[in-house]
Amino acid sequence: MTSPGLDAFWMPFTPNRQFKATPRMVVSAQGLSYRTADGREVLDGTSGLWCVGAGHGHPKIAEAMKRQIDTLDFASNFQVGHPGAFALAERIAALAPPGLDRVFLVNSGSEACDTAMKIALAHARARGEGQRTLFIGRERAFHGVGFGGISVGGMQNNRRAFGSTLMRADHLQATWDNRWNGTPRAFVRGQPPTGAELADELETRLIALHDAGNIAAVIVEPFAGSTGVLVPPVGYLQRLREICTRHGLLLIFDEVITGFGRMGAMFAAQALGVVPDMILFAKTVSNGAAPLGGVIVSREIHDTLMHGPAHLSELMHGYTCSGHPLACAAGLAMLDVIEDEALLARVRDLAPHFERAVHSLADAPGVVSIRNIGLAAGVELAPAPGAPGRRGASAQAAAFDHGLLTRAPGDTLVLAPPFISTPADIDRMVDCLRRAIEHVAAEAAGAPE
Ligand code: PXG
Ligand code: PLP
Repeated sequence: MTSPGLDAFWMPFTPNRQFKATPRMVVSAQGLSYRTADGREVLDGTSGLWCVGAGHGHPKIAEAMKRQIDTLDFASNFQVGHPGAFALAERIAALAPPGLDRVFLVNSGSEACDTAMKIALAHARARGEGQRTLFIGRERAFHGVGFGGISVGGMQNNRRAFGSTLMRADHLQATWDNRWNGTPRAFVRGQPPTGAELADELETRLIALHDAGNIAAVIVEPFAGSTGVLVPPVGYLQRLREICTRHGLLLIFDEVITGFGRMGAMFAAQALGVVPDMILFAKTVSNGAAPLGGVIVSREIHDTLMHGPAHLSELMHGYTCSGHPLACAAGLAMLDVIEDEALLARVRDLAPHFERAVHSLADAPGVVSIRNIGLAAGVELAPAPGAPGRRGASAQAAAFDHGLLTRAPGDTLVLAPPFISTPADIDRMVDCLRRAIEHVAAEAAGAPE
């Protein structure tokens, strides 16, 4: 292909003007690495934005998709069906925690979030509890970009750009602060041992204020990924579950990042021993090879909605491409790969090395916090005076130049390696990150920012 012009494509979640002035273009990918337009190899420290656990270009997934496009390129699942969607839903239901065995398929995490919120509202109405319209999310949460997701999400930038959104929502506090009860607690390996009582405000503040009878559902990420890897204290999610059960509230886990292996279990619900009423997934389910997501729903919620005249849809909801044949083929193949290559065990085996490696950055200049869980870590830099986010962006660019793709929400550098990484690969990624951090420190020391 000749090099295309850059003007027409309005890039998502990207500083467009900056990118187009200094484009970082990748043209192919294999295993752990991208290849850039100028022929350099760049390690994918983000697993393709948390998607590519099994590595890029997996031949089994590619073959399954090629077979599928030659057999049935497209059929919607509205009123007709095709076997791939049923097979995928059945496989996912069998892998989910007990009681969660009905699966609604969509194309992204954002759609999964809006879908789950609509199911929660419909469930309440079906039970004669139509006053349950309030959702409880959490500060610093990301649930995608639909109106439902930005309402329950807790990102200040969304509110700045779009106002206070359409859905009624209130929010728990974030589970991470670099200080805890006034004392620094910035370098933590795995889950902080204390702090489960952060969950209590669901009962003491939010239910006390709004009344449980008005709340449709509580939605949280098991750990917040895209806002910088914010890890919950031991026992926090258990406590949320207990409070939801006591007050008859639905608990939704957004496992768009944690689902399908990032925590060394199929779902964080299993890694952490807490069963929600719905699980959202996307990303790793197809290894990123096709847009695919979904909502796993408890039998109770599903059955409550299976009512009304038999000739009418029980849920007025669905996307043209819900359960797209190619996406289902990719998903089924990915589930085989996770099993055949024992990827969950691989993540569990690699996680201790990953933890040691990222925490070795504690002495790098300007690092103020490091936290990790599963194969995810956040390394936070002190912000430049008066310019939060600038050092993060600068470190991200320097890391790319040193051969590592990373993400920088604010001033936190996020590392989320593919599950197939070796300890030596992790060391290479951490080494690139150190050099990027040193580059930013030298920049800060050399010139006023
Ligand atoms: N929920 C969670 C927890 C997510 O992390 C979404 C929903 C939305 O998924 P879609 O497929 O609609 O994008 C996400 C998405 C990052 C980053 O830099 C993370 C996401 C998206 C873009 C960037 O960490 N997560
Ligand atoms: N807009 C129009 C005019 C449509 O006809 C449709 C679907 O038929 C949509 C939006 C929704 O598209 P999707 O089902 O891909 O979300």
